[in-house]
Amino acid sequence: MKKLGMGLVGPGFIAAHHLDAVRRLGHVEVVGIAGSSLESARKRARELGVAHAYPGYRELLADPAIQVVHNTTPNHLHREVSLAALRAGKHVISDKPLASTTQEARELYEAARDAGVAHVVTFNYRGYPLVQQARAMIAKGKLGPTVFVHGCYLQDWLTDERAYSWRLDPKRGGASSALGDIGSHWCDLAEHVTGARIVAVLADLHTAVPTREAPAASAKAFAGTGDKTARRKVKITSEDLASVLLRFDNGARGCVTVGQVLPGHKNDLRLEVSGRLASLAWRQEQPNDLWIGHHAKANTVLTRDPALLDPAARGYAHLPAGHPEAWADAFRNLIADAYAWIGRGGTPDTRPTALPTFADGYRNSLVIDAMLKSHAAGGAWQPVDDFLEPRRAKGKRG
Ligand code: SOE
Repeated sequence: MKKLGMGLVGPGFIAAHHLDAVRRLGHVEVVGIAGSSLESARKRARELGVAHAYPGYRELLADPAIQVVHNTTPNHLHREVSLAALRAGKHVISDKPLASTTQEARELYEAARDAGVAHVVTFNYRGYPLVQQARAMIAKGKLGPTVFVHGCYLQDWLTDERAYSWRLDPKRGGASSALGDIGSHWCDLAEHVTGARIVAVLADLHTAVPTREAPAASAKAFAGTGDKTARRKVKITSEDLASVLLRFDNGARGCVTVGQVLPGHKNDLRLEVSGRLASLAWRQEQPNDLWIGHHAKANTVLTRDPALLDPAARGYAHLPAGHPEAWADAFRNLIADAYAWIGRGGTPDTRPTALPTFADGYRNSLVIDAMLKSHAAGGAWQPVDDFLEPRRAKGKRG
């Protein structure tokens, strides 16, 4: 079988994980990468073991050996690169958030829909087997009607005022920082797992570290604090902390806390869903356990075991119980679903149901935008602009 060719634009931190995931699939050839210059692309190509470096993304898109483009550029370049890739007829896998603004996200969604190719946005936390298990249990009514959805996404990598990233620069990261970077994952996960949509939000945003010392020259995604280069003071205007109340379209209430300046919290994403019959809780840092809470009988913990999972979730678990699977495995599951869809031509009715698309990316940007508006209005309830992707009758697992 002829391998599919992939190319990657924007070889920063996350690029290595895209390549890892693709290489684990076995039926995809990594053709080449493009960065901000030929020199930087060559350097990264050597580090990542990639054969070919292009002078820029246009040259990469012009290569007929590439059918799939992974867009891992900083947020402000998502639109330009993804649109060009769609126009070149390539399947596109974009990092989240889909774009810097909701207008751009909408434009990308419409372009992807009209292009008739596969379009994926990396809400990778959907790829965990126990996330799919939770979703299947809720869809089958095991929790009863949903009452409350709450959780958090907390990190600490921006705690030190000398930590800096392009994510904090509205021109490159977008108007929102913590909400756009990680709140977006939580909202996507909450909607995906519950099958309900966030329809209104009340947000309180805060910048706990309003001035930072950025490296004088270009700032890397995760500039460490041990960095000895010259620094400049930068005023931070986007939030590093947010608390948001939520209302869902099925009547459920919820709340989420998001922050990136919270010492000790590394990648602490937690989601709990309570129904009238039972509750479920999942934590990204202990992803092999799903807590199931009851009122009138003992609570239980379901440890990831392919034999015990719902058929909809089983395919996402690859190792026997007791052999922990984690972030890279979930990421690989998302990429596997993406390539399964691509293998079927990327037609709307052949998409694996767990796979997040540009429609999800657009919808997610509407949710985050409503949070920004709510805060700007002094903490008032703000409806989420309506957008419903036409639902398909029947989904498929990759
Ligand atoms: C940094 O906050 C980051 O790498 C996010 O950009 C990712 O989307 C998240 O998965 C982990 O944290």
